[in-house]
Amino acid sequence: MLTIYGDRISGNCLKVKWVADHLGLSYRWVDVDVVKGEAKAPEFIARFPMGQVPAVLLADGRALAQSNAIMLHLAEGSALVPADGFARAEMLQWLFWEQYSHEPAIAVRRFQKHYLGRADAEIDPALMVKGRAALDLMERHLATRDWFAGTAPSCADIGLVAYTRVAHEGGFALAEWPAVQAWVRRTEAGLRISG
Ligand SMILES: N[C@@H](CCC(=O)N[C@@H](CS)C(=O)NCC(=O)O)C(=O)O
Repeated sequence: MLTIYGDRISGNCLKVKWVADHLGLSYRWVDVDVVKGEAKAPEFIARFPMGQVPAVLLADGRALAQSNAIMLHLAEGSALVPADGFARAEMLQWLFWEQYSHEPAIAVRRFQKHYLGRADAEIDPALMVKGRAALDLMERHLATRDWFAGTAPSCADIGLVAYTRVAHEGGFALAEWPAVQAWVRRTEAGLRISG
């Protein structure tokens, strides 16, 4: 059986959980507390050298890390990975962008503010600038499109919704980005995500 190692406060880990739940995959969930440093424990690193969650062990014992790689592997052959080559490339475009231009600002600011309890003045102001720019770009895309890639929900939407839906915890009020807010609700409804 598939084993998912993750922490439920992490959007990266929830991406993998949501894909597995959406596809009806059987899995065992193992909690790894990132705040306590459990992803850096020697026994964890021995199996997953990147020392981060999410990470999975497939039924045959092979290991895989990186949220977007895991999502794509689990979703291979499903409607979450567009069959059309261009739409698939668009999905990858947004997933690469998410890891470089979205998550490092929005998820990091959320972690520092919401989980470490840092005051705004103690947080690098560049995170707010970069996060707002990411939300602006998403807003422009969603002015003419319902989904990030092709014409249906894909792993791109799951990858992007993970930290966008909790962006307010990082100080980004989504009411400023109405198309993004509507897409978050659409994606949550499609995946039955709540909480
Ligand atoms: N690029 C990685 C990022 C993974 C990541 O940053 N994981 C965090 C939790 S969201 C983690 O394991 N942090 C604990 C640590 O680095 O010790 C992915 O997409 O999976």
